[in-house]
Amino acid sequence: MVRAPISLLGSLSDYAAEDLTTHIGTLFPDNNVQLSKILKASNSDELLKDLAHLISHRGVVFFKDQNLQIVQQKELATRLGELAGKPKTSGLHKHPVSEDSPELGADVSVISSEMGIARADLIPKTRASSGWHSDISFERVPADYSILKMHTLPQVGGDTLWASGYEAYDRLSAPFQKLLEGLTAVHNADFFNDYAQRAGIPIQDPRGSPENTGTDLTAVHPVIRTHPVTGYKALFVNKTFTKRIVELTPDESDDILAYLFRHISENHDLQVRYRWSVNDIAIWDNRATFHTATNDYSELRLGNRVVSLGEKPYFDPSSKSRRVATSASIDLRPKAS
Ligand SMILES: O=C(O)CCC(=O)C(=O)O
Ligand SMILES: [Fe+2]
Repeated sequence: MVRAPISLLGSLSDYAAEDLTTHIGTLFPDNNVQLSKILKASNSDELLKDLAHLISHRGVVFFKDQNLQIVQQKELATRLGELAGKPKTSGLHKHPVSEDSPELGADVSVISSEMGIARADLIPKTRASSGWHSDISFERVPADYSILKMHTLPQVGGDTLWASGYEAYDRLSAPFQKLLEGLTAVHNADFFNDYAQRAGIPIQDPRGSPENTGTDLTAVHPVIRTHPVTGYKALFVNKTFTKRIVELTPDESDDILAYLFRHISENHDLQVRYRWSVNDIAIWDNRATFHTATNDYSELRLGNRVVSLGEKPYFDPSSKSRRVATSASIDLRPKAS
């Protein structure tokens, strides 16, 4: 089996934590565990470093009913990234179409059922699964951790799903893994430029890193990346932003990307689905996961998201997959017949 999180808790082991699925997702079920207290603890650096490691291994971690204020949410994102070793030039991301309100600032994205980034991509979607993404992968220096606190929720609905990029890689056959490891892909978010034009707002520039500048929201990243904290290989293409695999013909690229998007959305056993309560917080690692919202409600749904920038994605050919590194005994890869 994949290693249990208990071995990953380190200095957080005084707090009860439970795995939500085998491959992804850990919950701190007790609302006495408050991130605001962890930030102020005398050993806060140790606690936050262990939390960053836990998130990087488990993909996404949930905290119930948090009193964390927006300034503290930004501090938490900054310190998690710093303690996990992000480059000094990587700050908090300013989203290209950030609301930049005086109360929140340009480094907070309002996740709203009515406007903003969650409503910018108005192309009609045929399937709910078309929303899978890794935050801001169109940036040359994309995200490490995202922190989302939901404060207004519908009675029912509006769950969020995450999927594991480690497990998605591990489940491909060895020859397919090998093919993908040499490849790079174009990520693009032109729809935010269209949205900015429609809304009459400027594109934020620069966006948290000296490399995230200009209005061309395009980047080229490895299809398989090595995670700098865990050392594991992860699949890094997503339905919302990844447009084309550079080294393949357009037809090959279309079919292989379509396969990989289905691989993420149709393997529900590498996903976790979270039902929010008011003031819950999710923190996820965009280098090792994908996520998607669920648009199955009509009431108001609101939250605040802070995204920290990590490193420029890279692939280290000597890195190992999670299953190889942890000597996992279950092998769910499809078998050649
Ligand atoms: O609304 C949600 O459930 C998730 C929105 C999202 O993609 C994000 O906060 O990064
Ligand atoms: Fe997102």
